Amino acid sequence: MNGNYNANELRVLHGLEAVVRRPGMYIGSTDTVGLHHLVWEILDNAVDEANEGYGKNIFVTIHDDGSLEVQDQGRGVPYDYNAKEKKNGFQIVYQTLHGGGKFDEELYKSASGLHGVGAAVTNALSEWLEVHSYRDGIDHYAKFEKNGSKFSGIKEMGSTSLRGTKVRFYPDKKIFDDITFNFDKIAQHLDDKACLTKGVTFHLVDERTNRKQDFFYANGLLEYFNRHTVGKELLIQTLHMDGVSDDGIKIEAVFGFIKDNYDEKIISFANGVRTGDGGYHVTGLKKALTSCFNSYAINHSEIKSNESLDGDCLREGLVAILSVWVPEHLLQFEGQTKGKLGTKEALNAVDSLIEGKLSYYLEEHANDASLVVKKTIDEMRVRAKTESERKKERELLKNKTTFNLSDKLTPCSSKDYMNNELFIVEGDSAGGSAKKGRDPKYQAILPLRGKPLNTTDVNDVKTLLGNKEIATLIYTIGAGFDSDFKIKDIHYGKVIIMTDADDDGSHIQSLLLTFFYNHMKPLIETGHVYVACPPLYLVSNARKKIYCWDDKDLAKAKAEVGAGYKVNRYKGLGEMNYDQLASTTMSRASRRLLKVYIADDEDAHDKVKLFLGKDTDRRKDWIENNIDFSINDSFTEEVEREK
Ligand code: 2B7
Repeated sequence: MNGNYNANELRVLHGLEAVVRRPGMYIGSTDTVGLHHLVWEILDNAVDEANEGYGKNIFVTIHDDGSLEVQDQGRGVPYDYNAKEKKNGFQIVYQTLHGGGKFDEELYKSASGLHGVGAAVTNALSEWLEVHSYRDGIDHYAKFEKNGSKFSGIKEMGSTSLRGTKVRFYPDKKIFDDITFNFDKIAQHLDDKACLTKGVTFHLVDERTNRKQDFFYANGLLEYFNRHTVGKELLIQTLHMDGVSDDGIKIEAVFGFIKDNYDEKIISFANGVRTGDGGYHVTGLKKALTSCFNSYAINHSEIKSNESLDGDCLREGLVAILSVWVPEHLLQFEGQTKGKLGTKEALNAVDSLIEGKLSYYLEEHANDASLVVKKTIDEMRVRAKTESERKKERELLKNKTTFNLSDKLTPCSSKDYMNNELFIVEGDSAGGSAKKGRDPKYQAILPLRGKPLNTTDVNDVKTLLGNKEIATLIYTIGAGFDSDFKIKDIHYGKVIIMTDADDDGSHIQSLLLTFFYNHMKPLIETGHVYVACPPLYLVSNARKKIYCWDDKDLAKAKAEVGAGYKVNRYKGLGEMNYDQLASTTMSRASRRLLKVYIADDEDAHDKVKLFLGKDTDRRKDWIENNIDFSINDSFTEEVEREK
């Protein structure tokens, strides 16, 4: 079967010549991207064969000599003579443009090649191409040379136990800038192919470097999704849907939402090729998501009937893998790089499939549905704010979800915010006493477990909110911080710092005041910040008990109690039992509070810097000399004093 020059043959070779003359028309470019299209064209045929159910392995080898080989375990390219075409099977596949579909009525064809032009293009742009067809127990071989124009004729190489096809080609150095195949590029491509061809293993070997990698997805897209979301916390259960539309478009989608993530990631494929620029199938998916969640939110009164969830906000955190297979007669790609599905029918096909299944799912899983609706509403609020406010709001929301406030704050029951008091208490044990001794209606207790962050030199939101004590504080007070602090939103009329009367206590107090000064200044300016004053001494005998706050009190108390008095010095809040703490320090009737104010803004600024900046020695000296709370002198004023 030799290539005898009849008119038909001339026409075919003319076609290949056109490819050589204008390669860009067929493979887009002659750079490395174009070079790899030669591989994708050959590979597509192997993948189609596997997709039809023939063969479980596909081997790709980058040879030492710079050639590339693909081998499958399919039925083998037919080699027999086709009377109508007046050519054998090898010539039809490798010398005829668009020379596919002749042997097989495949409905869905891969379309990896930029224009889906087929293996003849690879042949036309190669110095040589060899093909083996292992079929009927015999190895049939042929070699093409000189850009596909020279054909060896088909040779029987003897019997074989193999099944399938093996193609090896050497790109034309005169056509391509560089004919070096790129392992990583091919690996990435095979990874995509593997997830769309579940159960088939792609084996990649690079003889130049001995690198080897296999690609296999037992569970296809679902597994691909899982690999793309490893280590990420998902908001709801992963959804997996598939089906076929009336016009024969096969659809498979896997999607979910990553918690606290603001990116939208939709990886889409059409007929096994990545559609980097989306297209009608992606539009269909978006449409279905928006309409399903909107219907749910309205039907369950999560939004009003005249409101709607914004699609962009809804899709924040979305990860979706979408694959469609469009019947060949409807398949159409668009755009410069053909990275966009242009099949209009795909929009309705995807929309109605997802819409049907998702709306049913949401009704059955109200919890998941509400989580997504809530996150969408949160994001819509965030977007309504200015750019600078956005970041903070998001971080706040994130912090709210990353740790559980309920196990820190003991809230009060009254909703009369201005009358409520928040006690910020140093340490869990004092926190315990404060909880027992409080007025549960108006007094909330927030124990600090560690030292709050020194916010003197901290201006970035991430660091600030990365500190749990600070984040909790902001969240509890409920009015935001920095430029979006809104005094009208505060949840407490008095924010009261209650620490031990020692070094650590003073330090914590200063850290908190610094934080309020730098990030919630109006809270101080409008007189909402206080310091609690636990007594320093208890003078008592069997009959009398007098608490003292300073040395003057002490002298007076000693005289009053008289002979046999005992003096208790309290170093920490923990040394008092809960009713002592309540009556001396917390009860509105008998406590003393210092109201914090800014005497001289310039001065306060300097002091804050001095105490809390890097100069720790100076701070220590200062605290040692002012151990009696006078650290707050320039900030505080006594406002409540009874008895
Ligand atoms: C559309 C054309 C290209 N072809 C067949 C059959 C099997 C087959 C192929 C192939 C690439 C590298 C190893 C169909 C299809 C031509 O017609 S191409 N396998 N593998 C391939 O190219 N691999 C076929 C029906 C019955 N018997 C064989």
